[in-house]
Amino acid sequence: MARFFQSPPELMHPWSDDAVMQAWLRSRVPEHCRQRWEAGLESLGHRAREEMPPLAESAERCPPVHISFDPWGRRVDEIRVSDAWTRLEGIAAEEGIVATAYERLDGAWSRVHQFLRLYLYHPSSAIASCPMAMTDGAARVIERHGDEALRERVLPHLLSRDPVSFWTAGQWMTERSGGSDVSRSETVAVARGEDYRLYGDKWFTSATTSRVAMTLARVQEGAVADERLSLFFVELRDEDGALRNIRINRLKDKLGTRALPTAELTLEGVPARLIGERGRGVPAISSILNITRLYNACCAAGYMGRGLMLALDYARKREAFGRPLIDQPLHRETLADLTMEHAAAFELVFECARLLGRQECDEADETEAACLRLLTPVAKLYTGKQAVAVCSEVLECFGGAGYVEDTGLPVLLRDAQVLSIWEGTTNVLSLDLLRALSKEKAWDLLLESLKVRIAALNDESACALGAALEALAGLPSQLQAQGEECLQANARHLAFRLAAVVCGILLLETGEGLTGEAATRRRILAHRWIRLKVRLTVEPSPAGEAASILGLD
Ligand code: UCC
Ligand code: FAD
Repeated sequence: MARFFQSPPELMHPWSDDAVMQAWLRSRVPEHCRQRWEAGLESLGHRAREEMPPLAESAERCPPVHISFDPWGRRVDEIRVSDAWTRLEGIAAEEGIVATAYERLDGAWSRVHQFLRLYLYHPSSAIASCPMAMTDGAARVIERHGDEALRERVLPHLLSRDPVSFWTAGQWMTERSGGSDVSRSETVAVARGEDYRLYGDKWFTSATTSRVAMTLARVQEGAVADERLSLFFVELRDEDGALRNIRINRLKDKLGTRALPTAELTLEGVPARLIGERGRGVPAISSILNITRLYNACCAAGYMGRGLMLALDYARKREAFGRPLIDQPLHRETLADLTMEHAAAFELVFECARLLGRQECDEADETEAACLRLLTPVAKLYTGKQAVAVCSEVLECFGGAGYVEDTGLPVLLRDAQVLSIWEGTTNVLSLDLLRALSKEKAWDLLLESLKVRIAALNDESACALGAALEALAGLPSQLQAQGEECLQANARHLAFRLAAVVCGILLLETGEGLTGEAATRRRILAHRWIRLKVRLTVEPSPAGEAASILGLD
């Protein structure tokens, strides 16, 4: 009797077989942009399927190492990364993962184009997407606050498409005293000529092989340090490649993101340049944060899509109780839930990317600017949390195989777990939503724009969205009336409810921009979302709903 072997899951084409991305493009993106982007996205999807996964696997197998001393006892503090990691960063440069946003070939739509590229690149990148996020953030800060020297000498390297001249940037905010509460930072900056010297410790610094970094410190004159933090630009190495008064204490031993070097540093008089206004470091660095948080959300959606693609393929191949998993009604429901989460995450991310592009090109009006500010923390916190849940469920869809390292599946869950921690935890971002909605008119502008969008929907579920929005509208002031403690205690609840309503609107809107079968499928998916996430009912799923969402009808 022939022995039984299980066929493994195969990755479909990350570009042409991603129904969620295809639907969104067809519904939302102007025809002329789509036509210009298609060949490039197809070819990046091909690289993400064929060329990058073996590199990512190799980078994971050969994590970075810290060489403290050379053989003769000299302190060198070298971080050695694998060739595969270097190649993955090089591919990011070639594919314009950062540059696309700044070349602005498609005006405000360039951000959307760039995020589509990131979405394809990230799941095969062993998280080389992390240095790209910080490089993008640094480019934005230099564009907004940098002097001429930084704009002329550094910016072209951050935006280069040539792997040899491409520089990545780090973002050093976290200290032992606090990562959420950076106001407890102890690093000081002492004036030296026109520039400064930094002294202190940085507790988490990722992509420490970067050429440059943005960091926070308190300017100190004599024994007196400023109350408020300032933002500084650092070039890590001198012309010979030696670190400029930076000691690498050790690399972190992490649950995931293993190919990514994350180090603890001591700054022993590091030359640094003040960026922006002294004492306004937090608002200045927040233009980095608001970009890296959207990268985080985009990568979360990317992981969901990747896991789902593999789980769907496997469900067609694996049999249990006499039929393929895909034909088991309960497994279908599970896959339909994952598809729904993925589609919602995608919508939220790309709505923010669209708004960011408009803001950067000075096309966003007051309402759009308010929506972007409020939805950025919501997109980061919601997708970061859901990526962990989705990746966990994806592993379960493979049974025991999902827990076995050499299937390549566990890395998905390990890496997804970081998405809700770095760049601001779920709670800290829920509080950032409160910070944003406390700004004059911001909440009212968001509510009004959502109301208008609900009124424009041509769907019977619109009234459920309207009712949910109505219930949310007064919540911040009701909570505030019970005191600041009550408001904070409920911030996460508020953020998740807002995410549910916004995603419901976006899912229906995208469906209304489609025709034929794609429109029907999308409407069914949106109705499922509204039933389970907005109305929170326990009604049974209608017959055939999951099959339709999965394209099996
Ligand atoms: O984790 C890190 C890197 C990881 C790798 C990157 C990967 C990227 C994705 C790749 C995916 C694969 S870097 C470390 C990240 N750390 C954080 O995110 C810190 C989290 N903590 C916070 O966000 C806190 O809320 C703080 C630090 C912002 C709180 O600081 P303060 O000083 O207490 O904040 P204030 O006093 O409330 O705000 C100071 C000013 C205000 O403006 P003004 O003074 O004009 O009223 C705020 O409105 O800063 C403004 N502000 C903002 N503005 C604060 N946050 C923002 C914001 N997000 N946007 C605009
Ligand atoms: P804390 O701030 O101590 O938080 C602990 C817990 O308390 C969290 O659950 C948090 O949600 C909660 N909490 C805190 N304040 C409140 C509040 N007011 N209300 C409710 N709950 C609250 N940082 C960098 O600067 N640069 C990097 O490159 C970098 N890379 C990283 C790479 C990895 C792999 C990881 C895991 C972290 C990295 N970080 C980096 C650090 C990261 O940004 C911080 O760990 C994160 O911001 C949380 O800070 P903390 O660790 O000090 O936790």
